[in-house]
Amino acid sequence: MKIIKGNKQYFKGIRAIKYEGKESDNPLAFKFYNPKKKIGKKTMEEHLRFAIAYWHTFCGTGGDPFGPGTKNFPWSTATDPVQRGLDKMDAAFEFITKIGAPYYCFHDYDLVEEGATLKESEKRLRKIVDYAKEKQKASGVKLLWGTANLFSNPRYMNGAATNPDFNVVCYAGAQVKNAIDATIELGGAGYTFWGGREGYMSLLNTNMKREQEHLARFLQASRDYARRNGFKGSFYIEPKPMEPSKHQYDFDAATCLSFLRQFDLMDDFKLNIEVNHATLASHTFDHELQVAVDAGVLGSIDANRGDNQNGWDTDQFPNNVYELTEAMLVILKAGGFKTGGVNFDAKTRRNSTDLVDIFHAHIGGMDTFARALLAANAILEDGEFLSLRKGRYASFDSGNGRKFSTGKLGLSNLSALAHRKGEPEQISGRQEYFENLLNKFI
Ligand code: XLS
Ligand code: NI
Ligand code: NI
Repeated sequence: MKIIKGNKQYFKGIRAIKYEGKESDNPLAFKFYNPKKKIGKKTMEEHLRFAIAYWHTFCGTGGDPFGPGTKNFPWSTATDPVQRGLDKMDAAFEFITKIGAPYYCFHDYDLVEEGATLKESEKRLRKIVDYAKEKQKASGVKLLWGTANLFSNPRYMNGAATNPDFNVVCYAGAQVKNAIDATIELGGAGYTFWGGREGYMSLLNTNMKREQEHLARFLQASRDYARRNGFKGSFYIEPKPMEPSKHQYDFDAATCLSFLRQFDLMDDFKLNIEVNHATLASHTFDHELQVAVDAGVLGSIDANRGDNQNGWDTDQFPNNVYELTEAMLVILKAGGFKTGGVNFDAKTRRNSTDLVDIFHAHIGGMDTFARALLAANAILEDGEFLSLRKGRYASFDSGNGRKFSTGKLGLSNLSALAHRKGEPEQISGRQEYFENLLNKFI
């Protein structure tokens, strides 16, 4: 990858971040993420496919419900909004190439601010997409996925694709059409739908069935448009149970699956699983991943972490090796990512106000994933974990157990066998042993 700086350098004094190994005490170096190191058949870089999230890293200035932003980004000072977009893109590609992430992700209006009219917005988008194309070409950085922001503008307060007013649905359609065009133009490997406002605040004023049918129609229409225009990548639905809506229709992986099956979308749509969304839904990250894998719809992941005491999407950078090892076990065992990757949907804290903090955050996240990848790979290569787990189901591998699992025994057969065999012997689940086995490799 080639480091590219724009007309102005934003991250002065910071060079390309290199792998220096565990013994290094350079805070601006990787201790575990060694992009070219082979783990099995792929390099670390190919396994993890890191992506930088445009919105958190280059747009979010740290505002919260109690106070304004705290971060004074030097790329946001121009008076002209298009110029601000171009400057931001210079900063983005300088950062992405210095940190060495092969991919990035964006919402339409992360790239350039929305204009006063749809026409003006489209004009701005075309300009910034042309610039992104140049930047991608010069650097070798690629687009992991694009998306449309259908939740910030007040027009979407009652929903976007699920809005009870058809006029708003049309507007959302225009935005998704533009975002799909941009994604295709930039060779994006995926296109994501996250429906923050696709849900409700009160069921009293909501016809849930109609709204969900409209959402399905919207997704079918988006897919048809994209496919007709040559998009070969994956579509992702990103589950989240709540926030900003009280209840979101894409609650968790299982809910999304049932929706995709009901509306015949399984061939084109996969899931983008986010750590903090999993925990908000009272699941673990690896649970959500496993649900997706078992249905053949593991697409991509949004990497971050929540907070054990706070019940909202805190979007902190990942730092929990144990949690990510459990996740990487599921991902590796499923054969890894195809079109997806690890997108850092995470933000530095409101009081982390220096530009170097963005580097520390990503270095930490990338190193944590690298450690988890190393540990999970070692666990799978060692094999004991897999064979122990498989062993728990051995009674279904032959004899009557096998007959049952292949549909050859009915309830009366089970009853007859129970009478003959008597009370089953107690068999330990050995959870602590499994936990210790994991620890051994971390
Ligand atoms: C918000 C979501 C959002 C999506 C993209 O919670 O994670 O950032 O990833 O719209
Ligand atoms: Ni996300
Ligand atoms: Ni999120």
